[in-house]
Amino acid sequence: MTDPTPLVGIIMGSQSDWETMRHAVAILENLAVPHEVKIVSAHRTPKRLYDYAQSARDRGLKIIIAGAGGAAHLPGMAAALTPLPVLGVPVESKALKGMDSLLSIAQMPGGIPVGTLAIGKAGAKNAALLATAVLALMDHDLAKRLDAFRAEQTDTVAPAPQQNAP
Ligand code: RP5
Repeated sequence: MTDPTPLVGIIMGSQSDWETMRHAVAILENLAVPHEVKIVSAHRTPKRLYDYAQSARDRGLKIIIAGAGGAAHLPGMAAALTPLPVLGVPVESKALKGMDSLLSIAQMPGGIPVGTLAIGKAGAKNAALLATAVLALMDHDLAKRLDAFRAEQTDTVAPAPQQNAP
C-alpha cells in the first residue's frame, strides 16, 4: 500500500532544530496524521523554500508547521509564499534562549499571519496538536483519535502529588 498524501508539512531551518521538532513529528505519528518532514532554510536554501511553499497546496498539504531559531524568518517567509495556514515553532537559541526566535516569528506585520506557539518542545507538541485539531474538523476518525489522546492524557494526572515521585 502506498503512503497517504501528506496533509501536514513539517519544515525546519536546520538539522539542529530536529531535537525540538521531533516532538511535533511524534505527535503526528501517534495520531496517524499523514505528514512529511524536511529541512528548508530561509537563508541557506532560499530556492528550496520557494519551491516547497509554492507547491505545497497543489501537492495536497493542508497545514505547514515551521520551526526555526534565532532570526527565524522561515515561518514568515513560508506564510508569504503559500495561502496554507502556517504554524510557527520558535526553537530555543543558544544566545537568547529562544526569545529572538519567538519575537521574530510572532511579530509578523498585519496581512501575513503565522500562528505562533511556545518556545521549544511544548511549542512543537502543541503545533502538531493544533494542526490535528484543525484537520479533525473535517475528519471524524481523526477527531475520535484526538479525543482518545486527550482522555488518556487526563487519565495520567494524579489527584495529588506523590512525595517521592521523580
Ligand atoms: C536557523 O538557525 C535554524 O532554524 C536554527 O535554529 C538556527 C541555527 O542553525 P545551525 O547553525 O545550528 O544550523 O536557521
